[in-house]
Amino acid sequence: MNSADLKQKLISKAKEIGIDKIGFTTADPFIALRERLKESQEKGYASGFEEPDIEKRVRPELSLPEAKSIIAIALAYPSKLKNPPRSEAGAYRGIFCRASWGEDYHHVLREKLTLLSTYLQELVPDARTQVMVDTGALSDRAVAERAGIGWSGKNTSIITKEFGSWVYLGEMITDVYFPPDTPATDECGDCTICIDACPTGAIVQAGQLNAQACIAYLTQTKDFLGEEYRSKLGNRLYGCDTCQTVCPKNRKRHFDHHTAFQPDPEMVKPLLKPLLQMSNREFKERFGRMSGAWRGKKPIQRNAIIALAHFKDQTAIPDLVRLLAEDPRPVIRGTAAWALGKIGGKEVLEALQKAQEKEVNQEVLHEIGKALDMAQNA
Ligand code: B12
Ligand code: SF4
Ligand code: SF4
Repeated sequence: MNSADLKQKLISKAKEIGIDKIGFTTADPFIALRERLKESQEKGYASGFEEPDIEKRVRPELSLPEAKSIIAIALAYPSKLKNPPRSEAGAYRGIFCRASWGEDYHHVLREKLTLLSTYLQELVPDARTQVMVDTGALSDRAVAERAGIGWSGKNTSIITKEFGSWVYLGEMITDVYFPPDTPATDECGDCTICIDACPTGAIVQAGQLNAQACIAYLTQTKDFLGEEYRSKLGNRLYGCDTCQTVCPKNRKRHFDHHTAFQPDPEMVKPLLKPLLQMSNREFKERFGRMSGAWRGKKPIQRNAIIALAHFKDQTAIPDLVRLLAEDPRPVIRGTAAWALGKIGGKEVLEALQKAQEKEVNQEVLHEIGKALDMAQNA
């Protein structure tokens, strides 16, 4: 079978197994990306979640010897929550970003890519493949961009014509040759809406992100959150969608045909106070299947405390006082102190003073000191 016919067969198979978009590119090195990654590391913009070896990131043959092509795929996920539960006084809610709605996308995309790989091996029995979704060495966006899935937006997301940027990406490297597709045309034009809307100024210039300042990254850290960022978090528990929700290319883009990605409103917009009480087992049972659970319970609980401070929820005071007095984790005690300082009141002052006498951790004591100042000056 010639390479054009083989490509057509894979395109048809992809459709049949529910892949929304497929594109083909060569396995040539990603030269421009090499410079971008170097600059990102040098300037301290990298998140630390990506593969640290730049050569592995830009040279596909280091992942699969004699690699000839990369097949990129995209799956659309929903952007709207039907029947969203409302935040009400005393029953405030947090929010998980859309990329965490439904079942963990890593499994869903990997499964589809494995089906595609098996099919390719039926057609070309000695074909070798390597499947990647998010955690692989390559930049999924750079692959998708070159394979014509979409253009690289100023918010750094890959934007498809059909589904906007609400797509997950993945790829399969193979030693089989396929005729490559052409990259999509950049349609951002003069627009700068995402850059202007970013709450922390993390998009330092069109297409370049300082991940260390990006709320999506900050919600996933496990330590104390820098004070300058706490008020910017709002009620976000995991991830941030602002630079995508404001994007005009995402207008009227909502696709919920993948049942796996359909959100359970109570899971993606959960009540905040019950999150504070959750055992590890309860957390795993309830949130374990969503991608936003990968960093465990602590960052979600820390962010829930910050969200309660954002709402100045008086009814959360007893829970926060208990955390301050009893939680074994300094980050949780210190963040609870800060939240109490934000909420303020006589009861809070007394609790903070009592905690100050007992606390031994220096970082927590520092947070209590600041919280006392806030509560006294409120
Ligand atoms: C580390 C990481 C993060 C970090 C850093 C993100 C970033 N922008 O670099 C953090 C934790 C902040 C993050 C957040 C998010 N992420 Co993320 N993340 C990754 C990961 C693992 C690596 C990305 C990476 O290498 N970044 C370093 C930069 C330099 O590389 P890059 O972004 O791949 O490079 C592209 C562009 O940024 C651009 N570029 C880079 N530098 C420059 C400089 C200039 C001047 C220009 C013009 C362009 C440019 O060129 C490249 C090709 O398009 C990928 C999976 C993977 N293996 O690739 C997922 C991935 C990028 N994330 C994804 C998603 C969904 C998100 C979030 C939307 C989740 C959320 N709602 O919170 C946010 C979006 C935040 C944002 N504005 O990017 C998807 C993106 C899907 C899409 N449509 O683009 C990916 C591909 C996962 C997947 N397989 O689906 N993520
Ligand atoms: S995800 Fe949020 S914080 Fe990060 S660049 Fe987009 S708007 Fe800014
Ligand atoms: S908001 Fe405007 S500049 Fe930003 S990604 Fe969308 S179209 Fe491009």
